[in-house]
Amino acid sequence: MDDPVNTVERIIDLFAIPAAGLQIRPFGQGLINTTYLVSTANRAAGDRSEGYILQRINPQVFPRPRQIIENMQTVLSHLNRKLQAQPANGGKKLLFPRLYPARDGNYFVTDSSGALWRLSEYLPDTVVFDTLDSPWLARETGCILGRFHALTHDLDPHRLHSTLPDFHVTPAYYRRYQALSGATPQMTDDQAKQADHCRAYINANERRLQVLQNAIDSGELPLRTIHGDPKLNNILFDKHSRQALSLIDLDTLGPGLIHYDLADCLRSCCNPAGESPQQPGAARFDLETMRLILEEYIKQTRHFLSAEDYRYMADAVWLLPFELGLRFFTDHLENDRYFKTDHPGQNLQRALVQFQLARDIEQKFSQIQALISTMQAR
Ligand code: GN1
Ligand code: MG
Repeated sequence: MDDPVNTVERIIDLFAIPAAGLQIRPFGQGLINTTYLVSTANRAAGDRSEGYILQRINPQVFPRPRQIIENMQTVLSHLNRKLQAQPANGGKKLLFPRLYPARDGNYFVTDSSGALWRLSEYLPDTVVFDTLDSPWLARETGCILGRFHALTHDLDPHRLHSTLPDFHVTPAYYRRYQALSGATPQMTDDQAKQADHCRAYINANERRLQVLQNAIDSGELPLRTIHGDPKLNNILFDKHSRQALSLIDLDTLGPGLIHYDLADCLRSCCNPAGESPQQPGAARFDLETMRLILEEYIKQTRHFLSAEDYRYMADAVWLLPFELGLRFFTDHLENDRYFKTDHPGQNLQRALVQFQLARDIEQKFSQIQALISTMQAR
């Protein structure tokens, strides 16, 4: 393909939108797809959007990208139907960016390498956060995730594709890690020691990492419709009111455990050091943030949560950072094939952060369990 900007312009031309005065620039912090903000000089009257988000779906990660588009259409039409029928929830808005069709009627465009591009609405006056800076934001986060699960509770997960094979199936990540062969990356002495720490932590938890998969296999936990990736910077907040307005990054919609979503959200929100602190040792799990998020989450979902759902929550809170640590570490050992990096060794650093978080959660495990029990008993 030619010059990348040219390419992006050619792609955008294939979508059924007015082409005049478009400005295109790289956008966002995603570790997988390539994202551009396409701004428009003149907005049509009544259009709530002031631009578009153009994304190339990473074909190395998603083997069947058309399924992503189909899932988005299924879930968005379900959500929009329910949101129209329901009176506003305490006056809180909830919006999902719409998808725009291409001129050929498909909701995607294929480039000459075979990769899929999609165009969605950019919601104006919104912000994302990498760390939570207030109790208000924590409550808003718990509320929007709970609302999403409540709204999709009656959407049969079997109507959705699994867009990523074995996504969040921790034992599958572990098998892949165990089966690694081939050249490992060059490491300094310090990095080699850090890698040894990662290996030791993974091996010490070989049995525990099965916990959610066992609960699925035994029928204790049902698969439901989930987001798959509700980390903090996949939540859009209104710039002015700071209300949570939308959940974005819908590539991983599909059948899964609500525990994956809840615990992934807590993983990213309750660690004030974020995913990339200077020192991995700075990662920690803040119980008060968890309390605020969980309280609002449960207000929205209490009507369908079972005793088993509550029983496995604390395990999930530990498992999701452990799993992401394992995924980052495996990717480091596989020379960074999956997660985008800015420098060599970055995925090792990211793994150390998540393992540190998982260790801190172990220390606080009985407090986490007590918190969940208190909320369940209310
Ligand atoms: C990836 O694309 P992005 O940055 O929203 C990853 C998530 C990880 C996250 C960690 C499809 O999400 O599972 O939790 O990085 N998404 C996929 O930052 O693997
Ligand atoms: Mg993503």
